[in-house]
Amino acid sequence: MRTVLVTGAAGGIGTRLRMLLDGVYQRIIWSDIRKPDDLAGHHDFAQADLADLAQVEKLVDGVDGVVHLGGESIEQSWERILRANIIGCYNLFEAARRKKVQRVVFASSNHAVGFYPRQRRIGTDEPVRPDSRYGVSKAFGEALGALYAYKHGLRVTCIRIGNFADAPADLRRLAIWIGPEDLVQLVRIGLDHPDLHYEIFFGASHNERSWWDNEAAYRYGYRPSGCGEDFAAEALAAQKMLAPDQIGDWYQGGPFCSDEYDSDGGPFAV
Ligand code: 15L
Repeated sequence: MRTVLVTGAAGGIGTRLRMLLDGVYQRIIWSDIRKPDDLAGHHDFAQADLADLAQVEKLVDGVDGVVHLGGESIEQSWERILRANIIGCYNLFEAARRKKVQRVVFASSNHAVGFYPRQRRIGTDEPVRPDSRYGVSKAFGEALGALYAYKHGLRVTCIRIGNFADAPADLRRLAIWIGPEDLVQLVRIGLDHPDLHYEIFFGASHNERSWWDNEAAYRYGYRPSGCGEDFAAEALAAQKMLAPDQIGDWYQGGPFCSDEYDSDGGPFAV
């Protein structure tokens, strides 16, 4: 990889990656719909609206690999999800095909499978169970990635990011936490691993309470350095301060599942 484009450069993950990926690739272009206030002087920035295919085509021209973090990062109205995460994601993959980009690393989310109960351990082969319009957009991105990988030869890695933070904040996040260095490791596998064609990884550190079988990531050499259980005392103390949530506490997606929930009874899914 000589030239890498990172979309969503102004977001929480993008901001951290600007520090952690510095100097790793020959050239990194950071992009977002607005310029980050804290952009370093030596960082190459290109402003673009992902919902505009012409702008995205221009953005990916001459790029070898893309890390696609751009779009809405939580639940939003359908109009906002449609624009940024559905149309924006389509434009990114289609522009990548037209401009012969080799690889895309897509920031998917645990919310593509949020309606699995916490008592169930899942791998990446289980059908998606999105817990929100946002989760549906992530499942869409994974499907789009498969189309462009198998039909057009793009190398695609989808990382179902759990909770990206310096430490897990509560019980749920003890299971799904990913430390920044571990996410960088997964992104670099996606950009560099010679054997990779299309894969879905869980974006999680080494968490004893994990609900996920992340065998695919380990097969490609992922060796997480973060260990969720190191923060168990603080996370469990924080959990005690939270109000119980009958639906959210049952499912992996937590509050994304209970938000707008109006099914009679439940939780149902096992
Ligand atoms: C996500 O996908 C979101 O981007 C992030 O803001 C968190 O809500 C995270 O999931 C989570 O599940 O904690």
